[in-house]
Amino acid sequence: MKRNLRHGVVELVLGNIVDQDTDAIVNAANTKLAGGGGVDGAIHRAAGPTLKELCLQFPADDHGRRCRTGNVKTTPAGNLSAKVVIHAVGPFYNERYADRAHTQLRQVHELALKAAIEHECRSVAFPAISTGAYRFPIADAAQIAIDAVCTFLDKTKGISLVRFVLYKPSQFDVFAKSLDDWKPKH
Ligand code: AR6
Repeated sequence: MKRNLRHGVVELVLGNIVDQDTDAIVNAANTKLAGGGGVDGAIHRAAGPTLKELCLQFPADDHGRRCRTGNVKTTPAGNLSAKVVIHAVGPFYNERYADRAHTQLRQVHELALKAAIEHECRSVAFPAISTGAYRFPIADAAQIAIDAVCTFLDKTKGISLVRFVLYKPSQFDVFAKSLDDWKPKH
């Protein structure tokens, strides 16, 4: 499924993030940038051990954090065909702090797109950040991710393709509904 925005296309596919031929691949990382399960594990396995070495070059704070929640760090992509991996730390969802989680999830998408432009990437693949181990409710996560990306491509030049790579058909359907329903706010 595809939707044309003023400056680029948003596409949804069912698949594995590591198989994408985009210039940039976004990783659903944690603050330590030390690898993990889910998308993070799949990306590190496919990219090879260099990726972790590159991640560990970012300085850590006293808690071992190399990237704060809601932020991104960019590295080369090791053995992946992409030019760069943009490590994006989405929020762990806690209902009591839902507003903050919404803001952080939106911000992480916007910052990933800005990072892609800074690294001269024209195409970007995103997973459904925070919807696995970080338990963000899928319908809200889809709406936020789609709105952040569609608004960006409606207003900003530089990225010609954003591809959301969904792992499960049920997640694909939720993202498809959000993309279908999306309307610009102006
Ligand atoms: N390609 C595309 N999507 C995938 C893949 C894949 N290979 N594997 C899983 N998904 P998660 P999070 C989907 O847990 O919620 C890690 O341990 C999956 O179905 O990868 O942001 C990190 O190190 C789900 O919908 O990321 C962090 O500690 C979505 O990707 C933490 O998990 C995101 O699930 C981050 O949690």
